[in-house]
Amino acid sequence: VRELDLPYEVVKVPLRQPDSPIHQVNPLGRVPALQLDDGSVITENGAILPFLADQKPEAGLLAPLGSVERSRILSWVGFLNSEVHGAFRPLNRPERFSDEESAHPGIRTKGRQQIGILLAHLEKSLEDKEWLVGGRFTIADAYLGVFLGWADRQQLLEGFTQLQNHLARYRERPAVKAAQAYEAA
Ligand SMILES: N[C@@H](CCC(=O)N[C@@H](CS)C(=O)NCC(=O)O)C(=O)O
Repeated sequence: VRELDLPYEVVKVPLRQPDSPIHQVNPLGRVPALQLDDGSVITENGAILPFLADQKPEAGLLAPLGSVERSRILSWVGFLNSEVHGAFRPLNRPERFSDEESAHPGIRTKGRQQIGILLAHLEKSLEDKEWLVGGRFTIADAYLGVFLGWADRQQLLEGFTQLQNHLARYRERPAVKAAQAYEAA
C-alpha cells in the first residue's frame, strides 16, 4: 500500500494467541489480512498483492490481464508463497514438525539446507537483472524482499551476491524505508 500510495490503516495484532482479534478477521489467525471499507476480507498474499496492484495498474507493480508478463510475476508470487514462505517454517517453528525438543536442531538444520536450494534458484534467476520480471520493481520483488530480509537475519545470504544486491536495492526504496521505520518504532 505504501508503494501505491493507497489509503490504509494498520491494525497490530498478537499472533499465535487464541484470544487475538485476528481470529475475527481471519479464522486461521494469520496475517496479512486485508479488510476493505465494506467489511469484506481478503487473505493470502497470493490474492492480496495482485488485488492491491490492480487498484493502480499505472504504477506497474503487476501487468495487464492476460499478458505473459503478468503470468511471470504471478508465477514468482506463487513460488514465494508456496515454496519459500513454507521453507522458513522448520527454522522458525520446529515445534510444528515434532513435539520432541531434541529433534528441533535437526529440523532447523534441514530447513536451512532447503532454503539454500531455493535461494540458489533465485540467485540464478537474478543474474544480470535488477528485478525479477520486466526490468522494474513489481509485487514479486516486494514479496521477495521480505524473505531476503528473513534470510539475511538468519545469515543465509552469504555467497549470494545477486540476492544481497536485490535486498540492498529493496531497502533503498522510500516505501520500504518508511514501512521498516514504522515497524521498528
Ligand atoms: N499463506 C499465508 C501465510 C500467512 C502466514 O503464515 N503468516 C504468518 C506471519 S509471516 C502468521 O500469521 N503466522 C501466525 C501463525 O502461524 O499462527 C499467506 O501467504 O498469506
